[in-house]
Amino acid sequence: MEKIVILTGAGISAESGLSTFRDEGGLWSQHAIEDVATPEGFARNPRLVHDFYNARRANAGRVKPNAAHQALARLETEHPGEVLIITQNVDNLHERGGARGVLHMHGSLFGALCNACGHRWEAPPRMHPDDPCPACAAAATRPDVVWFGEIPYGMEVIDPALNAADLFVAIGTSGNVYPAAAYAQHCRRLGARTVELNLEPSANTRDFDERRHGPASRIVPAWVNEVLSA
Ligand code: BJW
Repeated sequence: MEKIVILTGAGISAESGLSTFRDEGGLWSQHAIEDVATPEGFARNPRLVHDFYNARRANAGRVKPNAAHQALARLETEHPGEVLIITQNVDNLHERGGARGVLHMHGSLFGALCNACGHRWEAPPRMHPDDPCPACAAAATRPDVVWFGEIPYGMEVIDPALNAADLFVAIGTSGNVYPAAAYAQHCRRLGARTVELNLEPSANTRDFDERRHGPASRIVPAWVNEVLSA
């Protein structure tokens, strides 16, 4: 049975109304990466970082999954082989679109993490630098997301899945952030077929055997239909 690994990025949630990072008008044109997406930025100004993630958490709660999220949930249910959905996204639109086994390699807007003791819990709608950790009471709480210089989550699941994949598909990701940006090349070297589904060619488009360009809500359901009817 064909083993499929799917990697998704901000582009799959764009048509739901969530901003991407590197497109024109994207999050990195409005916020400095080093201020809001590094441990050093958080140490300098935790309030600014909490405000950035509080606003994104509120936005993510207001929007709905689109046809691309729903199509991947259908693939997960109906494909007779294994399907692993790895997302770099911190929203929960895959789950709300019906997917069950989603691996959030860059964490989640809906999680809180204590920098002092490592305890994790469900994030309140608004987080604040003075919030005490429910386990150790330290005022050291942060969003449970993976910033630059930190190790992504789930590597112990991701690495073996990439090694065993027959088909690797990247959806809505620009191919600028590692380790995710290296996955297509890695899988292809091990003999998997690689497919890019993105609005435009990504930075690593040469690592893909097949490329389809267009909005995710159109090209992902069409691709899923083809896979399930093959
Ligand atoms: C559509 C669409 C539509 C639009 N339909 N498509 C030098 C060389 C190599 C690596 C490094 C280096 N220096 C440092 C590094 C490592 C560093 C890194 O990659 N830096 C690069 C900038 C070079 N990486 C790290 O530090 C990572 N950790 C790490 O490497 O640890 C070491 C280690 C790894 C493994 C094992 C052991 C050790 C951590 C990276 C953390 C990234 N964090 C962020 C922010 C936190 C989460 C959040 O706030 O949301 O994660 S950055 C940001 O970028 C976010 C995203 O998940 C990530 C990827 O962005 P994505 O999803 O690709 O979005 P965009 O906007 O870039 O692209 C959107 C795409 O969609 C575009 O192509 C559009 O065309 C398309 N699109 N509309 C279809 N409708």
